[in-house]
Amino acid sequence: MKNWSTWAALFLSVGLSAQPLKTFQLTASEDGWAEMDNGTVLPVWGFQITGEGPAKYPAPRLIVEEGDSVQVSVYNAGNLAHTFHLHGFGSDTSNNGEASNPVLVQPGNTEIFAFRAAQSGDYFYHCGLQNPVHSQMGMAGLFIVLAAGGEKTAYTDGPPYFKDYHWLLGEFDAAWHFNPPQAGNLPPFEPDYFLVNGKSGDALGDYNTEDVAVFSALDQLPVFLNITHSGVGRKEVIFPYLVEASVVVRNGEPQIPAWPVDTLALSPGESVGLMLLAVSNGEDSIRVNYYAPGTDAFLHQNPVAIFIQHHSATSEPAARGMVQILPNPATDWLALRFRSAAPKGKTSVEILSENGLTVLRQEISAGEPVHVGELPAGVYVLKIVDENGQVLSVQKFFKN
Ligand SMILES: [Cu+2]
Repeated sequence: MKNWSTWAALFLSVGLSAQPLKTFQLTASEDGWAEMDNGTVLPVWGFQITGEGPAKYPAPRLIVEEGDSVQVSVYNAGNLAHTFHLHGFGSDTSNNGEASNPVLVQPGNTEIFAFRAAQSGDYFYHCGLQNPVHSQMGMAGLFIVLAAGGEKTAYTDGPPYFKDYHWLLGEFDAAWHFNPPQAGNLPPFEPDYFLVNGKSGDALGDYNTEDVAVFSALDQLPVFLNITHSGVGRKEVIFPYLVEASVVVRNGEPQIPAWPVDTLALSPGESVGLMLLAVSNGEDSIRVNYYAPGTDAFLHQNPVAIFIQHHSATSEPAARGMVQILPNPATDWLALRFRSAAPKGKTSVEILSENGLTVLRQEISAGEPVHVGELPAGVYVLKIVDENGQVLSVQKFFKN
């Protein structure tokens, strides 16, 4: 028999779960660093989860659900004052450090920013001081508000998705990082690193770069791609023929009806959510163009890998039929049967889980089986690449 206090506790927990409190503890400091794709290590200022080391860029993702009450406490371990500003966030954010009247966190102090996540969408938080210097030094990260209840929909009661990706676009001027501009006239901003989630160069072309490269296999569509621009110059995102992209959310506002795009223009501070549907199977790139602030001169293009393997798509990559895998379903091993001459050198075999994670990667010689006995039962994607990097086959198999 439940007594009164048990019922009261149940009642209270139900009451609280209607509007949960999400708390985050961040430390702001000027002691971080970030390695660029050419090996250059840049000093960064930034935020980090308290106790998890020096400042990092991007700042940690803060993920909540629509309707949550959110409390972010910011401790300043640095030597300069900082703020916590939620850029582009709705009106229900009375003390989040709006730029017009920012709540300063002085060195050695902690301030608490409390607000309600009233509207789903991707936003970014940053330090707004000496704009754009502190942001540009690395003090920016994604604030992600999922649909109510954490549903996998673009917004509450919006279109459903299978997987979601969240990109933070920015750029770094190395000279600023080595010699942070002081108060007064800013030196020209001349970026030399062009970033997606802090990554650049080869990392963006590799579809194993999980938080960036868009990978969708089997029926894992549609993909919900959110792109947030926390940088300075204008950006353009160009979608390949492989996918049909349509804007479903813009700056937290649902777009009804969704509007199809093949080139998306983004101004600084904007955030756009797109639904991607497969047109065909294959590998390509989503291209991100970076333009100079002021002159709007084209500066750089980043190709970000996209890989679509969707069994109901109408066309198949030419490579598909070059290798037969036996048996399928597999139990302990897979044999590869090349329909034309087998590669003379080593073949690289990679097995990806349904959600795109690499679960096995090995080099084999022609005729050698691939051992899959350790894999849990399920559906996998097998990718075979020859020693020159040419993709010979991408196909799914079942493991018993
Ligand atoms: Cu700051």
